[in-house]
Amino acid sequence: MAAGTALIYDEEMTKYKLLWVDPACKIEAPERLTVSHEALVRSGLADRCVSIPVREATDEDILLVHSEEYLEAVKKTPYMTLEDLKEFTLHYGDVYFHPNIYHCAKLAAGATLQLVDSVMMAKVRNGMALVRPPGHHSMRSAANGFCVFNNVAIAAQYAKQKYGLKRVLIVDWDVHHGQGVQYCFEDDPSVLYFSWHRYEHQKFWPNLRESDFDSVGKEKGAGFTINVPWNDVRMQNSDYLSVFCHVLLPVAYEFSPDLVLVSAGFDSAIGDPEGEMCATPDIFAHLTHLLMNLAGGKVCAVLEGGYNLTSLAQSVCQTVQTLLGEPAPRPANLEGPCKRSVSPSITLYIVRKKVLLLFSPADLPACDISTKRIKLAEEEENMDKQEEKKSTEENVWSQPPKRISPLIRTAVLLPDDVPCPDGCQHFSSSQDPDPHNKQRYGTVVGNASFYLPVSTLIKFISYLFRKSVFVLPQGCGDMSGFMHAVLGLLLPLGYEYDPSLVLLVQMPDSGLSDSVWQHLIGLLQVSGNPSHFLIMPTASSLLGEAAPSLGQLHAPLPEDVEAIESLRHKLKADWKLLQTTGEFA
Ligand code: X5A
Ligand code: ZN
Repeated sequence: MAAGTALIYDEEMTKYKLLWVDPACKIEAPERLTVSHEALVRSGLADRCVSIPVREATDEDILLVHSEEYLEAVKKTPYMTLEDLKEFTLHYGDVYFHPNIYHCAKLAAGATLQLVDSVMMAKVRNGMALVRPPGHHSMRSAANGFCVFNNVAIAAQYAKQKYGLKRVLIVDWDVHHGQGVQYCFEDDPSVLYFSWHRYEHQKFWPNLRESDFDSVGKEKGAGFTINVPWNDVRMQNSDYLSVFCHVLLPVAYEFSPDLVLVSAGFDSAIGDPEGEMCATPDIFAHLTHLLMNLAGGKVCAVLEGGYNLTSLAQSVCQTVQTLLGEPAPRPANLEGPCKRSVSPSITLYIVRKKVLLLFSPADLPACDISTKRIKLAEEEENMDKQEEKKSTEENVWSQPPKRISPLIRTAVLLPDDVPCPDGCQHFSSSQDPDPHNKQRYGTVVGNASFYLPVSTLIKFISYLFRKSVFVLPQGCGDMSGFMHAVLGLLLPLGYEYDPSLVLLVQMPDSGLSDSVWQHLIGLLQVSGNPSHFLIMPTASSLLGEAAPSLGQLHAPLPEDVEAIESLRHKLKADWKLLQTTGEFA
């Protein structure tokens, strides 16, 4: 298993900037990259990464996504006068050109390819590329939204071609819709594109009808585009987690990607003048962690937006620290998903032929809500907005707390004749770990085998939360159903309940494989700093190693879905993260 985290950065990418007055573009400044990189250096995180040099993307690389005419046009920009550059810029939306931007755009795409190469060639497990210009808005023949070449789209095509990958997942957590990525792969079932974005019933840039939840891809690619439009600002940590638990992760697990690319924009974090959202930088530790067991851990994060320099730098650090394998801090204020947001179930209504069926038909709202409110008293709103905007940028949030790994991350309790796995501290079964030293031990591991089909898991959850126990038909429950229950019930409950101890017991005669068990452990290692006491035969997932891929999952059995759903209905009054349907006023 590959270890280590790549960091790809070159100061050269700070060497272009806006040369004229354009209020729409002034936020895309070189400091975005310098503050991010400096924060990584200052915190010691940069030193712990494997530093990989950038390269220029070749014409061949760029042509994987862009047209020859567009590439030839961009190639002329280094020789243009200021007037020519301004004129050239006018062909496109919300973007600017500079004599050095073509060079930087080649480095940004090349840096992304270097990252993909180091992960695919197992030089590292995962990594992050800090790049400018960003990429996800640029289209086949057009620059757009500060983007010149579509770094992540090029990387996906490159990875498919060079390494013969069958499935690539792109997770776009930037606050804008990466329409360029969507267009590139809308009819391609080998690339699953997920994006959430500020939308406000099409009133937010780029104001596209096709950013709505009902754009799900075309032809063979139908079901492989997932849009979660936010129809209001101020989305918070719980909204993001809820969409990951109920929408993205079940689909991602079913899809079973060979590689995960993250369009890692941090304008979705608090304080950002574009996003005006309220999620705190530490949420990115969780989003990152939740993706790290997909594709055998092959996660490539590539910077997109992020315009509040403080929030951006903190968010980048949270992401890299998690890629390095450190447990995520307990996320702040999990108030439950925001009632104003579009319900995840809408997305699933559209894509459910291709994904795990998460919601019973009774749960599905009527489908015409999204365009209903477009015509509101716009002027009135705009005035409010100006006021609000000022306050978002001045928004205060506390610096994410320092994350310290336990001194001994994994301790094992094994019979004396069983060899202690690498990286674990051995205790003989007769010896009690020193109670005064408890803090030092992240985990105690013993050995046993397990039995946890869906029915048992559900009974266990029901019992745990003092609700009526459901008896399921014996013998039902398979891997899909199990993962379904873990992602849609156990994970959100785990977040909201915030246990200081997680006890997992493996029972004999399970139909579930060790790799499913490893995923369960990986997913549950998310909250705060719990002393996880786990009983299991293998310690590798406790050591932070990625669980092996489960392969493409089929839809869970109808009886499992029904059981999971009825339990979710029972519990959702008490557990906000289980409330998957919002109000559609
Ligand atoms: C990469 C990115 C945003 C463009 C906003 C234009 N672009 N109004 O965040
Ligand atoms: Zn953005």
